[in-house]
Amino acid sequence: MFDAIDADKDGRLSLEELVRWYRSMGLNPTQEAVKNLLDECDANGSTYIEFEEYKDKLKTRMDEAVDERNTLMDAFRTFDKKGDGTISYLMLRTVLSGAGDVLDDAFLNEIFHDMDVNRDGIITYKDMVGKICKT
Ligand SMILES: [Ca+2]
Ligand SMILES: [Ca+2]
Repeated sequence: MFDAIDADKDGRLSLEELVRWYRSMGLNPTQEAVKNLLDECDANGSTYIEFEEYKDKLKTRMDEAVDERNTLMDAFRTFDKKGDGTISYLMLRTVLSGAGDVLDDAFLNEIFHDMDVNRDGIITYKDMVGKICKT
């Protein structure tokens, strides 16, 4: 996976390359969040992630990010009692609390409102996961 992330093949991962990888996974953390992650894993202070650092620390964190996304999708599926791929605001709250995500109501309202294009109080959870990861 290291080679796939290292777009310019210089043997180290830059902030830019990390951000691009997260986006390609359908996740969209802030530049700052990725920067913090980079700083945390950058054991030799080079401002890049070399392979050793990737192997020691970063890989686990990336795996966790992908797992979290998958967990979220599974959680939505579990709560989708009708099996029609839609979710209500109440269900969304329950699912996200269950997934251990700390989200405040205002933020939740905002993303739900944003997703619920026709204002019928129902959104599709596939769109929802994409939206949460994007925000
Ligand atoms: Ca690179
Ligand atoms: Ca480094």
